[in-house]
Amino acid sequence: MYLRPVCRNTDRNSRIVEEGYFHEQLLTQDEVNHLYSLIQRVWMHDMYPELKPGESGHQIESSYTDPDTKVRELIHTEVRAIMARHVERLLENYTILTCGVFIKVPGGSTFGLHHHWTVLDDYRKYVINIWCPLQPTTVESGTLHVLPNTHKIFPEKVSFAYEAGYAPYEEALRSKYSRPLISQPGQAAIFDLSLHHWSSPNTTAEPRIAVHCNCIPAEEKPILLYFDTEHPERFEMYRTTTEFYVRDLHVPAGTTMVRPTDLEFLGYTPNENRTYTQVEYEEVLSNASEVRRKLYSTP
Ligand SMILES: O=C(O)CCC(=O)C(=O)O
Repeated sequence: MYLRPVCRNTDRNSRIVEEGYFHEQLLTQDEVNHLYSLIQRVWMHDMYPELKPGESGHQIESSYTDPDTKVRELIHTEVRAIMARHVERLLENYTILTCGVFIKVPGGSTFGLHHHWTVLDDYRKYVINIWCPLQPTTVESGTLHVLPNTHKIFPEKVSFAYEAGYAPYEEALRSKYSRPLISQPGQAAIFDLSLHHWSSPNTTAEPRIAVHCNCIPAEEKPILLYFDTEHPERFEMYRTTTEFYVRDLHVPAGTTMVRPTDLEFLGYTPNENRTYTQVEYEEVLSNASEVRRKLYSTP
């Protein structure tokens, strides 16, 4: 049966394999302070529109989509410098692919239920996301919520602008299955990229800031899927790199990703994504351990 170890510690490993995530203190107070002042300095000011009390704003400000390449690079480099030793300490031979910052401004609205872009062509392998707030978070300030056990049971290839198969009934799923991760500064959610998650509106007067990174097994080479609307039956597969994500992949809001021209084309992979009805979704979820056991047994 295929199952590459994810965490060095067996208890953490069981939690990530069985529930799709764990939540624990990651950064020291000094590291939190360092990142907080860095973000204040390079990114916070004039980055987001002031929202008036009660106004429902956009979902999130993300350094990943900042138009300034220098800002994207600097944030990636600085967050990486802090995260690297924790990734080394917690994860079994993983490497960081990208780092960024998410700010949910006062008035920022729900960031809907989602999971992340495909970065490995083998769905069985765990791609670990770390989401780590720099101040205490609550449901009211827009903390991250996870739907435990939803990882690795809806095999999908995810590319830019993908709409999740559960989008039509996501509110029902959120209200039934969410676990809010109320956090202390530096306390992180560590989860597989296929775990379904979202964040609540920020109804407080303070911006909610979280650093983020995305990690892959060190022996893996990441891929990027490109979806061509003329060929919905397939994805184009490219070899990608950290440099591409940080420097070149900038898709301003309201635009769509253009076909990469500087990445090695690896071929096509079929688009077998399908939507699930809520009944089907819940049936799969109720049988999640068995669905995963079968997945890991696939040669
Ligand atoms: O910071 C947030 O509110 C959302 C973060 C998120 O969805 C993610 O880490 O994928």
